[in-house]
Amino acid sequence: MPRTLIVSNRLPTKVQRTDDGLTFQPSEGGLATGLGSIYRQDDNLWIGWPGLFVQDEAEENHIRTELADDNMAPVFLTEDEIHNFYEGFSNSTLWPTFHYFSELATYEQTHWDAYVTVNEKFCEAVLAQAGPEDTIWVHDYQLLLLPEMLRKARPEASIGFFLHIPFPSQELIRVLPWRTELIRGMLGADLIGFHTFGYMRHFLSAVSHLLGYPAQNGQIETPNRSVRVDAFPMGIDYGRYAEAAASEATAAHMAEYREALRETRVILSIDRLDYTKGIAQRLKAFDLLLQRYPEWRGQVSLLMLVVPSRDQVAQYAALKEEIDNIVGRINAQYRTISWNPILYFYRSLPLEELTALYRLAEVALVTPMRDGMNLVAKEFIASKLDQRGVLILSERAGAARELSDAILINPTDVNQVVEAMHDALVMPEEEQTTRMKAMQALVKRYNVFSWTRLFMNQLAYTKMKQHTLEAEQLTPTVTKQLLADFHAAEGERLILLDYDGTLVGFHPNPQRAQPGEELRLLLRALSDLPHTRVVIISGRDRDTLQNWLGDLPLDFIAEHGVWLRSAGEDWHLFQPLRNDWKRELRPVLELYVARTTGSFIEEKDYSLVWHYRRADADLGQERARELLSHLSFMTANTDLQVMEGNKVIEIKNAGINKGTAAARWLAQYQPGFVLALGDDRTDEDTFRAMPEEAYTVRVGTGVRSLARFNLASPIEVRQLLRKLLA
Ligand code: GDG
Repeated sequence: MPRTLIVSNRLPTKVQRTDDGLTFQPSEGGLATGLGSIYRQDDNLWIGWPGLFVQDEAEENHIRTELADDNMAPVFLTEDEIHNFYEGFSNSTLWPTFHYFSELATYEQTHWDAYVTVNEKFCEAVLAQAGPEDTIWVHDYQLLLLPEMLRKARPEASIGFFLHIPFPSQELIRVLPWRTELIRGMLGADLIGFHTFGYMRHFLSAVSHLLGYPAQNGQIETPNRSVRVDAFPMGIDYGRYAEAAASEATAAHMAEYREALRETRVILSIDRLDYTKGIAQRLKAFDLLLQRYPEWRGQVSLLMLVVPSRDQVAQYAALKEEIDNIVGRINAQYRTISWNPILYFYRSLPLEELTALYRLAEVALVTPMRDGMNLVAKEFIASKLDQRGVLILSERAGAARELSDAILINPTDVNQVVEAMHDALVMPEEEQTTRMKAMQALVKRYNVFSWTRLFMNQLAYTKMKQHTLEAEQLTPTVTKQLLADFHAAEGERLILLDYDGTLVGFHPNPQRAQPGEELRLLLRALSDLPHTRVVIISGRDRDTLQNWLGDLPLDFIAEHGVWLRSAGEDWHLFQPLRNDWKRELRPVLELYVARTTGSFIEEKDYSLVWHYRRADADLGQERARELLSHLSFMTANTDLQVMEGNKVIEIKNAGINKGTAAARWLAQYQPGFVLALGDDRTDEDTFRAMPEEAYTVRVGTGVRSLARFNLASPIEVRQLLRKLLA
């Protein structure tokens, strides 16, 4: 039975060495509970680091066996690896960059090398476990390279990837020396999930800027696969928090805290120690609240729980010191014998104490500078059994996209935070309940289980769609049949070859894509075969084709069917055509060239083309859409056609295309064998015109095509053509 393998840096169990030997404890956290429902089922498995450095093989085996009983498989990492891969590249390069703290990022080659090595280690561990039918779900920024590594080893595997932190603007990503490797790494997945639509948009823009791959409706077309990208806001295990909040243990803790605090009202703040969480800024805002509204002194305390985290990374140690200092200063300034302005805890608490705090607090202050989602905000909501309480939430947390009934603030606007705290403290109960009810309904519905389900269903659907869209690969068996048919064919044998993207790869400057000697020799040899006509069928102008290949005994269809030439004869027009329209439309294209740096016009005898391959990717796309609607307006009710190609927009006479031209060759030669190869939308016209038994081949995979078969790139095309010579 197919299994699901979950892969993350840490396992949901923490192994620790104590005086009594090794202990195995479940680690808390949203991911562990959310995916708990999956990995414990059937033979499913969770693969990750167990959290300690093993001493010897015996210890390794012991841990492996213990974890196997609970559907887990460990990846053992050395101290050096944790230092360079985890504290280094993951937490000192990726984490700050992805949270818009580029100034804190370091760029160390040794850290990167370890990141690659550890991702490879994870890859081996997954491959050792994964069967061909299994689904692999990779998590988070520590494993960005893993999807591509897995894809190389298992081209057919179902691979999902989810990023738990923000994906920043491509401006930030560009700063990373290893930016393309990282993006390519992620693109190994079939489905890539983010918390918000905004992160997804940033990712698409990075892919388009750095790799030039186009995307439509969340579908990225890489040269050989299509990858789906979508937003899946992560939820919490709502029932677990609501039940814990209602438990006797929680009630007992609450009563104890209430007694100690007497009448003091509580504003709650809970975070891992991290500079992205805006803890110092939050303290400054609380200080200002006490200055601006002295009536709250003695009445309100900020209960601040900071959970120790990453203290091996220098910035975190410095942050801890900064927080300690600010808390000390504020408390020293305002404290009275019976009141503490800030109740500060630097440790982790058991779940029932946490939910007691959630229930006790009237206000939750969640003000990160950046946060992928922020689960604390959702847990506070789930724990509010009496439906009272106010959430103050940073607009830069992913959760703000869903929780619009919170008081949303900009965390750097300290005045706004102060006013939000004041407003929250005086908010009428009725309004609190209205807002809380709405948020509870949402958090309850989109919980961690629905999140998991949505992601897994989408992954299965993506995989299924890939299969239905893809033409059949030109496998060795099909190739064998093709060659047999080629040799056995009676009468003429016709080979129709598109040029750019089929025989040669794309070049930023189209005039630089001339054929090399190897390609010319190959085409000559093919056309020298008996009863074989080789037709170059291209959108290019006839002069270029003539200059590059005109001396060879080939047939030509140029300008998408406007100009035709049989070997040894002269060029002639498909039919008499007008080109006086160019005078009117050229100025329109010139306007777009002026407004789009890098774009240019190509003028052919009977068509005009606007190229934007060299323009900024986003701007090019934007202008292309504008130009398309501009031109459709200008060419309405004429015999002109506006056509969109690969980073080009072309205006030409309607009714003439590669297909109508190719049909003439079919009619004239009545071939006993046809092979047609092409890579873009204009070649679909050729495929449509071909007889059913023709071998039609689309170059580039994962796109919908009328062709029967599919090859990955011009390299494979040439390999196939060489086989015809054998
Ligand atoms: C990353 C992203 C994204 C905290 N203190 C205690 C405790 N916690 C638990 C909370 C919550 C979790 O830790 C923290 O989750 P967050 O979402 O707030 O933040 P990150 O750890 O930075 O998580 C984040 C998340 O991944 C999921 O995708 O939301 O944006 O940065 O569950 O309850 N739990 C216990 N005691 C504590 O003292 N038991």
